[in-house]
Amino acid sequence: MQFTLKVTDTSSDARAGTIQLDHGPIETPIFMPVGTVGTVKGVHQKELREEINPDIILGNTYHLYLRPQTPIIEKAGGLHKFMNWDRNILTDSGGYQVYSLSANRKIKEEGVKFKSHIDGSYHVFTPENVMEIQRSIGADIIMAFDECTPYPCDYNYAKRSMHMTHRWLERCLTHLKKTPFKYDYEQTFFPIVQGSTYKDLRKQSAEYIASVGAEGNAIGGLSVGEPAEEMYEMTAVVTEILPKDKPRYLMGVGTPINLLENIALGIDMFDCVMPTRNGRNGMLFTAHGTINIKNKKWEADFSPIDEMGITWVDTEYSKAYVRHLFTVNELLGKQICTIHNLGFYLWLMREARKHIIAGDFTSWKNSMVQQMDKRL
Ligand code: PRF
Repeated sequence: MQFTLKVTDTSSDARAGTIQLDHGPIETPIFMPVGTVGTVKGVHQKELREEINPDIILGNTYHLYLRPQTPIIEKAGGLHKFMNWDRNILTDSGGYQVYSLSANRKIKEEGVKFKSHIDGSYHVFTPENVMEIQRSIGADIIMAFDECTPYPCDYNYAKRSMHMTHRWLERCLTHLKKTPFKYDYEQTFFPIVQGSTYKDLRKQSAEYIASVGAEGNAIGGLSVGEPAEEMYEMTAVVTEILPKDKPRYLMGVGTPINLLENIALGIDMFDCVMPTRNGRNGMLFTAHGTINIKNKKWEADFSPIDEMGITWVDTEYSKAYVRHLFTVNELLGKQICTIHNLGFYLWLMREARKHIIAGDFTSWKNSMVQQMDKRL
């Protein structure tokens, strides 16, 4: 992997760069659509590639390990081939899903024992087997196995958990050294900063993660229910310490406003289920604010869902029609809103990049934040 910084903003810590990986370049800042189980829910690969056009998408170790299971993905020749996606993929390690989805999880030094949310069967994730699974899935970027603490989190728990995440990181690194790539391209490993909402812990974790000298670094444990201001404060503490010449990935964030504020603090990569999940619920993100398309107010509004939108669905379909699709519970409504939202998120990242390069990022960001904060 190679990361080239093109421009660093002078009025904020925003950066525009390029990450070069074997499945092509990634222009940053980037939003990675979430493809949990090997599909970005409701979107064909053709539409994803041609219409939304992300340089990278995300998959989840936890889900893919449970179904279709690792041996099937290996037989297919890796996730790229299995799902017919020839651009980059990042897999999350399960260090978050195991806490948010599974029942009866038991966290120990050795690893996490958990009960599958699908059939109730028991499994164990350790730093070692999660590295093995991610080798088999074959994503271009693979993540450390960590513990994402809840919010709020007791200081002593957060501290103990952070130290365990650091020890797990050592085990991930040791194991990766012994485990060759399974396919004919490279995999890049990102460690994860934790430390809950405590500045001293965040600082300590960022210093430790930076000392490992990985090719890119991630920030976890945020956007778990804390106020946005607290998230920004933690991001700022961490980005001040993480190396400037490596990409920084803020995991599981967030709203369009969250993305812009965190870009201003020096974040390069994001992922979140919000554009896809909220889309399936009839929520549209636009440059002028959010729309709940199920609202009666759109019943006879035959204007396009987003006149300014960049995807074909934006001008092809009216608000009244999409509202109707939700009212009668038709699949197409969910698909239209998903494509719109992902198109909007990717557009927002490209605009941010343009403004960072043009040198007017902060004023553009401030006016966008104000506009997007409305409910239409
Ligand atoms: N750790 C991992 N994945 C994550 C998170 C984390 O802390 C978060 C937190 N927002 C989202 N996804 N491994």
